[in-house]
Amino acid sequence: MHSSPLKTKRALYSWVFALGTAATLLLSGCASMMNPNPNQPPADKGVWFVEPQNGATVGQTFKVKFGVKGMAVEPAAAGQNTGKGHHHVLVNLMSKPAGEIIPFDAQHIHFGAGQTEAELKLAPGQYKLTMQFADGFHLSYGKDFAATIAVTVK
Ligand SMILES: [Cu+2]
Repeated sequence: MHSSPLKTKRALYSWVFALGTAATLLLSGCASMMNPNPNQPPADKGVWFVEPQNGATVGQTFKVKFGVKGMAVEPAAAGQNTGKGHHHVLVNLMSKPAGEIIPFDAQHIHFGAGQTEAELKLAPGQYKLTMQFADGFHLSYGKDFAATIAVTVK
């Protein structure tokens, strides 16, 4: 079947529109992405690994130091307070969407006492570690408060 030029034009317009929407979504996704420099404080708000450095080789017990800008650290026992929360390390996982609860298991490590540094113990291997800031109810603050590094544990 031969479609009329008008129909073709319409189809093209809707396709271009869809493409524009996709580009807009992509851009807005970029605007709220996790800290692109996981060892550097972000310009406005976010988290970063003071240590270890991205790509570092570490021992099976190693120190992690957390940085956060735009939020205050407090123990989870203080409850759910706007602009406050505690650090988490997600092992081989990316950031948790805002408002989603961070589970308690071996892949989700909570620093609910309000720690700003801690020792991690991991078996030898290659890992991606994602810092995730979340409120006193362990509800994630999302990508804006996440940073991911890769480490090799020897
Ligand atoms: Cu937590």
